[in-house]
Amino acid sequence: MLGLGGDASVPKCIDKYCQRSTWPKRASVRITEDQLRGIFIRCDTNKDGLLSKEELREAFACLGSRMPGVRAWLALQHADVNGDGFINEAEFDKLVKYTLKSGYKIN
Ligand SMILES: [Ca+2]
Ligand SMILES: [Ca+2]
Repeated sequence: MLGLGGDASVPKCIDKYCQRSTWPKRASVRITEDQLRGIFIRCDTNKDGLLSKEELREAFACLGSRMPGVRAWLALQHADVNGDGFINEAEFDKLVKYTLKSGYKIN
């Protein structure tokens, strides 16, 4: 059960990015493109350079989405241009822009 499918592994991004200790605490701050990129990159837990739906779900969970599965699905609908179910490097920009537009905030 060690990580071949990727599903069973605990995403490191949760530990590192959801503590929020390094982020400004006051009010809600709009997440920056750089922060978003960092989160998505770290949520590529199997480091294959592609973001699967499961990895996206973890990323949206990190972002505090209440329905990360739905968010992941919507993001794929939007950004997965070639329809293979993964976000590759070329599609990454679209994903980041799309997510930025949906206005995530850091609390
Ligand atoms: Ca991956
Ligand atoms: Ca794709």
